[in-house]
Amino acid sequence: MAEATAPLKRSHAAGGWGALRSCGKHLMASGAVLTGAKAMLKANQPDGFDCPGCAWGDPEHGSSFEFCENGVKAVAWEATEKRATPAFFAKHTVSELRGWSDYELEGQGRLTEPMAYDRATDRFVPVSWEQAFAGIAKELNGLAHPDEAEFYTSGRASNEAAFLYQLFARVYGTNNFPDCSNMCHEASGVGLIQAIGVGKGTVTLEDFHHADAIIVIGQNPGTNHPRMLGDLRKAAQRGARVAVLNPVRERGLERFSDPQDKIEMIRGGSTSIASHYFQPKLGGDMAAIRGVAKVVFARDAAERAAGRASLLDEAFIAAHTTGLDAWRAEVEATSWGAIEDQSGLTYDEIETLADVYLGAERVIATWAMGVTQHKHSVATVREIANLLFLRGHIGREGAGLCPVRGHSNVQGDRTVGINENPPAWLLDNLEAVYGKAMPRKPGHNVRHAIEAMVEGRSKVFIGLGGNFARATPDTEVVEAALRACRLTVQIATKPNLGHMSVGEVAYLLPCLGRTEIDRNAKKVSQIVTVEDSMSMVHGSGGINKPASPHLKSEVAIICGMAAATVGSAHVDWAAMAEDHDLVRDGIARVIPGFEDYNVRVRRPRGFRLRNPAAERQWDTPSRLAEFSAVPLPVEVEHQAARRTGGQFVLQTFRSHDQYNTTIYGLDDRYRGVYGERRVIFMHADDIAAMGSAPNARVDVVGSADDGRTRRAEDFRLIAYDIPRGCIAGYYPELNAVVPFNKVGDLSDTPLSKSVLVSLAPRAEAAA
Ligand SMILES: Nc1nc2c(c(=O)[nH]1)N[C@H]1C(S)=C(S)[C@@H](COP(=O)(O)OP(=O)(O)OC[C@H]3O[C@@H](n4cnc5c(=O)[nH]c(N)nc54)[C@H](O)[C@@H]3O)O[C@H]1N2
Ligand SMILES: Nc1nc2c(c(=O)[nH]1)N[C@H]1C(S)=C(S)[C@@H](COP(=O)(O)OP(=O)(O)OC[C@H]3O[C@@H](n4cnc5c(=O)[nH]c(N)nc54)[C@H](O)[C@@H]3O)O[C@H]1N2
Ligand SMILES: [Mo]
Repeated sequence: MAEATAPLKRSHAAGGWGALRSCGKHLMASGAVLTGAKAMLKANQPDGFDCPGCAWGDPEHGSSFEFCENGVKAVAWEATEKRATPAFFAKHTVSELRGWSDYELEGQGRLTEPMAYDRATDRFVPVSWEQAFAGIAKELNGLAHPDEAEFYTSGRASNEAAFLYQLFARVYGTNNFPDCSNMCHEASGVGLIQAIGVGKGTVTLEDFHHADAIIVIGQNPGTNHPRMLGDLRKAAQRGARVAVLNPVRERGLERFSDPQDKIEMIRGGSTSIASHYFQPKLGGDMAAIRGVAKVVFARDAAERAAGRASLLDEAFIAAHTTGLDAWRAEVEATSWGAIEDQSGLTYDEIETLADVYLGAERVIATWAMGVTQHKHSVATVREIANLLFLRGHIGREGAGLCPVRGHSNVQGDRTVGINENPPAWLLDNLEAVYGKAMPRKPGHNVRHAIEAMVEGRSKVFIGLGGNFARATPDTEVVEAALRACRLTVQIATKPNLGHMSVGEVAYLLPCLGRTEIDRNAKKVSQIVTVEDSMSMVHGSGGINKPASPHLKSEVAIICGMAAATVGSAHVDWAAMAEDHDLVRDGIARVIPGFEDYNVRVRRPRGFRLRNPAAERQWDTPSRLAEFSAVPLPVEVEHQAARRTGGQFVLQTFRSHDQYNTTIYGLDDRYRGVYGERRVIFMHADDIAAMGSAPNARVDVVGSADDGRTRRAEDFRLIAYDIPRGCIAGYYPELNAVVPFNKVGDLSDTPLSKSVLVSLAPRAEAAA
């Protein structure tokens, strides 16, 4: 049992002075000490820009500067003084650059001019914006059908850019919107829409100040949502319980010194975050939650048999839900043997978690990639919702469901129409407002887009940010698919490795970042808007001078491509490129909830989009919150690995010094790894059982059941506090062993936290 009451032996808490030192280092290394420091003071502030880091919410009250180490890194990364100029591209062929790492490529700094690929010299050469737009239009208009083009979005794009992007692609004629969220929180969206009628979380930041218990599942906020730690810390300090489910002991979840807290910093103190730390096996959360429910049902039956009140919120269940009996029957039919084996937790641990749940008046459940990147993720999200329904922990103060989003505007992009399977109302509204028939056939998500490119059915790839080739599984397959395209277009702030997988025709288009001032031809500064994990929509305006005078905003680039490709009969692209208020007027006319957008978004902290489920209104087929009743998976990967022998289930997660495919540095401070990324975290007994020793080097060998070889070479074994049979290592390096054709049920998300692998000793290690 892993109750975190005993003093922790590790010497340093997360956050604290280490975080401050690290910030200084990153600002210095970016060569942007002054702009970076000035920029930080404006991050997540009413008159500044939205932090390009994570999607955690901003406080609605108070104006204190919210400090976050990884936010500093994200800002410094963008505000760097280094430049990837045409001179740089003249020096290196694209084939040569394909041999570089993302780290080296992004290290060249910000792109400064639009570039086109020149096949004869195998180099990117400067091109005018007009030539680029005309070249893109020519290729798009030359396709046999618009469905041969893929329009990828990475979740940093603003609401305005995303809205125009979907409008452009739909006026052009396709719903092909592969999106980073297909690899991320898709299962949360799908599961929550089924359960509560809206694919978003129901809590506000304020709710965290009232919860008695917060259950944090499959998430590493110390690294990925550092500002969340501040809220968890406040909750812990006022006595709320924080129960963590995570196979790996993550230091940020154990102890945290808040750099915002002067006294804690001076005294060298720290606060325990997790009151309870459970280490399920990978993919074991659904079984763990089911076990909690089994305890709750048993206790409830005993209470009622003794003539006492039910432990369930019977009034809520009767008025607001459907399907409880079927789920209870499933839970009762699931044996403790199955629950313990699949979850990797003991009955006693599960009972302790049930005590936390039953001991709280108000419960919040949060989760991220540890829940969503498995085969049965949608079922797991629904099991979490089931558990909260039992005692009415939704739609009231201090309680609710909280999928913690990834990219800073991934939630907003979806809200404004990035959706390969659009609801009819969206298309109806677009048709009504723009007077143009919209494509009705569902389009491609990431998985479909890869398949279509691999099979030659899709010939154009346009990336609005991101690093498609490196973020997706089976890196080699996807790189080859991009290279087989007729046209690739990448809209980006910095060069990355994915950009070097060029189609026959290719453009690299440099855009303004969120920290930069965006002025139109009349020198009027434009703002954009974003939505955080708590459905708060607010404005973001840059304060830094643009990295180059040739940059255009994402909005202007999309409008330029659109005007050249589909003309301006239905949409006045040129006007919108100049005036973002006009884009917001369009959003307000098409998307419900954005009335008076331009007024409301200029209020301090913006406004909250209505979330019906948070008001206990259920937009589901039954008009009720729906319990789901499905059996546990017959077998999850750690069970399969044990059955076949000699295999492990691998999860691919993030180090402290990275932002997805962007590598800031080679340290993972909280996990004690320095100067390297090719490591595998593994239980000491598993290392010994393999006949190996810590520090030995191995190759990671993935599944070959579809005839492809998958191998990631040369990793160092680290003995770590992680359950047996489960191992961990960093993405994107390990995407080489994640198969693109194995995906989550109903979510199509790659199984990045459930990869069946074996480990082969390296010859050098044996020598
Ligand atoms: N600094 C920084 N911030 C980021 C990002 C970044 O890369 N860097 N990325 C952004 C994005 S796009 C996203 S989606 C989020 C990602 O935020 P996270 O979801 O926190 O990201 P991961 O590093 O993938 O961490 C997954 C965590 O889940 C645990 N886990 C893995 N499998 C399981 C499981 O089966 N069960 C349970 N209970 N736990 C499991 C892992 O041990 C790890 O602690 O962060 C966002 N914020
Ligand atoms: N194995 C494995 N794979 C995973 C995951 C995992 O946990 N394991 N996580 C998945 C998840 S959760 C996600 S969200 C995806 C992320 O997938 P993506 O969103 O595609 O990848 P990023 O690494 O965030 O994209 C980084 C690039 O974005 C560009 N960029 C940065 N800022 C801007 C900007 O302001 N505008 C524009 N236009 N471009 C910009 C830069 O060129 C930079 O190189 O990866 C997924 N892949
Ligand atoms: Mo993500």
